Amino acid sequence: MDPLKQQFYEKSQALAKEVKGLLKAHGDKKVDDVALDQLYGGMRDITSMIWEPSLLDAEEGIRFRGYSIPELREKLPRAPNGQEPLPEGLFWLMLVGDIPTQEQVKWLTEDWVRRANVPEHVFRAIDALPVETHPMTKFSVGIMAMQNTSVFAQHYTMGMKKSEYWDATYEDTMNLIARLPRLAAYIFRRLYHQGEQVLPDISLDWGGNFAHMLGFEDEGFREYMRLFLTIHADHEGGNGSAHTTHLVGSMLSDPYLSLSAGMNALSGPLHGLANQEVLRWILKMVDTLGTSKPSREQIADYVKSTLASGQVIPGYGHAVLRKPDPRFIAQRQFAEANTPDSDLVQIVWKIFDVVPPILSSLGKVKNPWPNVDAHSGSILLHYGLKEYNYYTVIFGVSRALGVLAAQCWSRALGMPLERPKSVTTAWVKEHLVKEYGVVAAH
Ligand code: NMX
Ligand code: MLT
Repeated sequence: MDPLKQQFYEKSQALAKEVKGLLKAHGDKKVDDVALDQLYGGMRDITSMIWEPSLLDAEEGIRFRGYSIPELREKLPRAPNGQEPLPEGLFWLMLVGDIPTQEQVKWLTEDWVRRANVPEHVFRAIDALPVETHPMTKFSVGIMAMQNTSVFAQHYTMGMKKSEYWDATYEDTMNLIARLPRLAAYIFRRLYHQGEQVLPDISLDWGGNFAHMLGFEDEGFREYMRLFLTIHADHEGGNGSAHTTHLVGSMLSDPYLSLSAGMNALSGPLHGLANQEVLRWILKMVDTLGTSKPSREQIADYVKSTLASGQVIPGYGHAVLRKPDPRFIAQRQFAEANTPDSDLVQIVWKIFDVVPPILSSLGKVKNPWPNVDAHSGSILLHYGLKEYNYYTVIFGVSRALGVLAAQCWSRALGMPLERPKSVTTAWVKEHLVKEYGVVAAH
């Protein structure tokens, strides 16, 4: 057994035993109540699932196995001469709960290199799509096209025991993560570089090699890629991409089927597509105002006109967070150190000054602060990655780390299929009368 799998096996066996005991002693204890608002309101804030890799606090932001983003930037192993964490280190942490050593991360990088070969038919599946098909659609199709190699699906057909699900899920997880940068880079080069591919450089780490295959050799860009791939990896289990992957996986659909479904959720403009929308919106503003150095007053007017036309301000607001997203702050710090003079970055900082008071003044927006997507496009564009329709694919490559680590845990803990209860409005009215004696209002 490989060293990471061995650790995962030992830790997950121990936790599965502990959970069994917890459920036996406390299985009937309440952890939450549900109000009618929540049934009609997107199930907001209902504590209803277990997700081991990370936990979100509305005020403080995300913690991965207890570590905040500033702590990860300090403690996780880095590339030689690098300043930013290696996403391999975060995956190790999310899977087994310990910060890995430099040697352990080196082993993981090399293991993913060994597993990185993408079957040729996957590229042909992408080629069969109209070239203008959105990159996220191609990404999802590419993941689906690899499904015929799923260890989980093959072993299940051969009669795999429930106690072995975790092992096959781990193998699929490792193979899939190893292959995603090559798949994603293929999509980018086919769409924007007339299909001229850049072959992998196996001396590089996972994120550095992804940047290289996209066609970027700048060390600053590689460092940003490592940071990007680390901070977008997980945001507890309730967000769209995580929850979708979890739900589909709970039917024992293998990791390829579940991740592809999760990527379809990420493709929505209220979720991961927001990073593309942010840059599209800013470039349109620059175009409309006729300047790449707009004043705060000009930006405020533009924000108000966007709101007046019934659209949201992309990159602002959050379903859970109630403070500026620490992932935004981490990117801001990166930009302050590496790209402070970029006009686009300067605009993002001015938008940060201008938008929160305007959104707050609407009186309905629960979180007026920037989320993770508010900053990324400006930095990617600074390094020359101007094709904003592609940005969500990079988010997707990163998100795979968290949702697949979680899927390993779901199978190791023997989680059943997810199947919540739904009711009708007629049921709600009857319930209100029966429980509270109230007649439903009109
Ligand atoms: N601009 C304008 N209006 C907003 C915004 C915004 N950025 N954020 C929330 N609102 C509105 C929202 O549309 C709703 O209006 P109405 O009652 O008329 O339907 C009202 O404020 C209350 O919404 P909230 O409860 O504050 O937000 P909710 O939890 O429903 O939605 C988002 C969260 C993230 C979907 C929402 O803030 C939004 O649409 N933001 C812009 C898109 C975005 O940046 N998404 C990326 C999220 C991060 N990610 O990567 O997934
Ligand atoms: C995410 O990273 O998934 C987003 O911030 C959305 C969320 O957490 O709801």
